[in-house]
Amino acid sequence: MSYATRVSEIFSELGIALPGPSPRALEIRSPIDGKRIASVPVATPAELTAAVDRAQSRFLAWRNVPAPQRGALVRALGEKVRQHKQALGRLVTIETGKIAQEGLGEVQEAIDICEFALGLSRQLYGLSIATERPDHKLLETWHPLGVVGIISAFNFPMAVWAWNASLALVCGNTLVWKPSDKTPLSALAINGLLLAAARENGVDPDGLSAVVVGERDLGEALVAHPSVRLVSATGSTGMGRAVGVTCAKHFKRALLELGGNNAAIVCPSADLKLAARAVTFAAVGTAGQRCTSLRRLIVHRSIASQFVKQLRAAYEGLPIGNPLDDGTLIGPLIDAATHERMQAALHAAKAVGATVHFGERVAGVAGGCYVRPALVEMSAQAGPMCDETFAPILYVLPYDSLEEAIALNNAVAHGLSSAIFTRDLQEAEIFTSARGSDCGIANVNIGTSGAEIGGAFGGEKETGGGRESGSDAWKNYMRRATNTINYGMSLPLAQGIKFEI
Ligand code: UN1
Repeated sequence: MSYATRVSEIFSELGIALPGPSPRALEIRSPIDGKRIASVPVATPAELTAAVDRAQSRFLAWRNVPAPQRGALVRALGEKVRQHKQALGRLVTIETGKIAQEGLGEVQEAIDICEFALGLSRQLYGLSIATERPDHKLLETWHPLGVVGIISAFNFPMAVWAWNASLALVCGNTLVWKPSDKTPLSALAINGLLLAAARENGVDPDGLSAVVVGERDLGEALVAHPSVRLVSATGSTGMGRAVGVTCAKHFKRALLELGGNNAAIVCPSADLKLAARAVTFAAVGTAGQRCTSLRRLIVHRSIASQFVKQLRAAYEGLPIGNPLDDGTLIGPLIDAATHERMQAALHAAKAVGATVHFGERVAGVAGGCYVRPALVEMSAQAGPMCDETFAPILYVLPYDSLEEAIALNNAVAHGLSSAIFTRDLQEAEIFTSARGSDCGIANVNIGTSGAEIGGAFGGEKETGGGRESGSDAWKNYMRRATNTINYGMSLPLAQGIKFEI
């Protein structure tokens, strides 16, 4: 059965209509075999404006709905996603090429954040602050923000939207989503479930959440629309820089979750078996196409050759092929351009004297782009090791002192995720201290990827500084008001100012 047929079966299970033919359609292909799975109409600038305008007028009503009732909608979405977990996971795999286990994991991440947001809908708390004036009350209160524009990448075509959407909805906002032009089907599917959940729960779905499919120009129009109060964008640093500049120009908020050039340090005391498993999952999972993928391995010189040997053995045996097949651990790259960038980086590494293991194309499924992940032994942090290549390449570099290893960890432009493998308490504490890793995520004895939703997710420097998902990331989706209330009969002024009239 073709993947196009499977996709239409998935949509009929979900009860969502696949878009019909259109003169302005985007051809969507599965990276599994490169064949067309659907055509999706591209939104015109006028359609985008209409979607944002509808979201803005819907916001004016949605902001007045009590937050726990807004939470009930998000709970209904989570239930629908749970009910269709298998079908949605398969869709993610067919559209992105990530293996079945990771497709299901992505859907689970969407379910988890819906549950988190439901709980949050009863915990959107402010503060009561001590005031210097008698008979006064000083408060901090939180209010819905407006229309939230979401821009997401191909590699997490449902979960990253769910992080944003579930929180933003509970916080009283409405949504307009521009998914990656490579993965609009996953977007139409999960957004369709949200709209169905709304209808079934007596919530008017009109204007609540729209998907607009298109390329860069459409994203730019979304960011520039005056009614969009917050842009939450996930993708490359280049894209984030452009979004950030436009947002700054219009004084709107930007929540940026951009690339990573993530490192792990392996210390002499580490459990090398555990470290090898963790490093391999982090480096080759999702075929190296997560923003949290491990790209740099900094190994103590005394164990470097032994550890590289262990990794080479693991890499050699990696099952590569159809991501829907049981047992496959590495699916295809998203497209041929990714393969070209990977080869260019390996070429550049060789030019600075690196030893490259693997990285070659393998048969996989005809029409897809399958590679064996590469391990690259470096003698200095130089050349392509300093940049993020969104492909399965792991650079390995020896170190001599922990200070040097931490300096290497921090000496790149990005600051998303990092890890240390050690059984030495002092090393672990130093790595996670003020003089340790400068990243938004700093782990001990687990890899750089695979964060759970309860923590705030995001990173520093060219990763963009935004935080999504758990902890208090909800505050990004609300506006803060400071309220001073005078319940006395006089008007004492702050700072003791006298002003009698
Ligand atoms: C991303 O690659 O944009 O921590 C998000 C992880 C996932 C999310 C990755 N939970 O790897």
